Amino acid sequence: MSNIVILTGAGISAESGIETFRAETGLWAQHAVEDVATPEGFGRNPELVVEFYNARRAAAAAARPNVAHEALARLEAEHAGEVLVVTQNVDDLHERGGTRNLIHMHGAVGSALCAACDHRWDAPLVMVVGDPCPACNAPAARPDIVWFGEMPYQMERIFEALSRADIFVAIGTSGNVYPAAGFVAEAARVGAKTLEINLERSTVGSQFDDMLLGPATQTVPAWVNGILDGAK
Ligand code: BV8
Repeated sequence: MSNIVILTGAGISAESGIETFRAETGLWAQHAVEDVATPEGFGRNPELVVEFYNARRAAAAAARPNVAHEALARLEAEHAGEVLVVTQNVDDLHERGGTRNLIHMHGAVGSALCAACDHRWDAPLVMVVGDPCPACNAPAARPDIVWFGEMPYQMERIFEALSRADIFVAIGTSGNVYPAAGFVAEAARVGAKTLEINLERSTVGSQFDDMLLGPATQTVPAWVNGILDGAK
């Protein structure tokens, strides 16, 4: 019975119509990352940042999970060992595709966070700067997103799962952002087999034991079928 930890990035949602970050025409080509994805950027121009995430929330709401998201949910349901999906994505396509054991390590566009008291609630489709916190009433609502320089969520739970992992798979992530890009090294250190699934080899691709190249909607269902068939 193997324990599987899966890290996902923007590539798994690309075929659902969600833009990736580092493609030639991706989000970081349209916006300066330091303006929209840092606490300092939010401090300088909160309207710009809230608008950026309002657009991302609308894009996520208009998108549907694809067969790669659904295949991971099937793996969780049918595999005898534990399956944990750790996503860097802030869309909700994994949960809408049926995954339950899921960590949003970089937050979620569907959630709002009070910068004054840390209370969380469901974000409205359109957030407005100065929205009051429903718990403490401070006009301190912000998108519940982990920006550069902030600590990603649930790191202790992720490293605990990695310490027990037999298989680690990274899907559709370019390997540029830490600590997520370091998970393959940690998984290898504890003896897990490591697999990268991507359109092209990532920045940390040489650290994986194996590689499956191609669009996620083809490669992920094929890999999941292989794991489930292998267990029969
Ligand atoms: C932190 C907000 C501790 C969410 C995002 C060295 C070691 C450790 C840390 C650092 C380090 N050097 C610098 C750091 C700090 C920094 C960092 O990593 N910087 C980098 C740029 C060098 N990290 C942090 O600040 C993190 N926090 O370290 O905390 C700390 C804290 C305080 C003080 C001291 C220490 C916080 C990181 C959070 C970043 N938040 N954005 C949002 O708006 O969505 S980053 C952004 O990048 C998103 O979150 C995104 O998820 C993440 C990763 O991007 P990818 O998902 O990989 O997307 P990308 O476009 O790059 O790639 C897409 C991939 O898909 C490609 O490979 C492509 O080939 C593939 N693909 C495309 N289509 C398909 C496909 N694959 C398959 N099928 C397809 N169809």
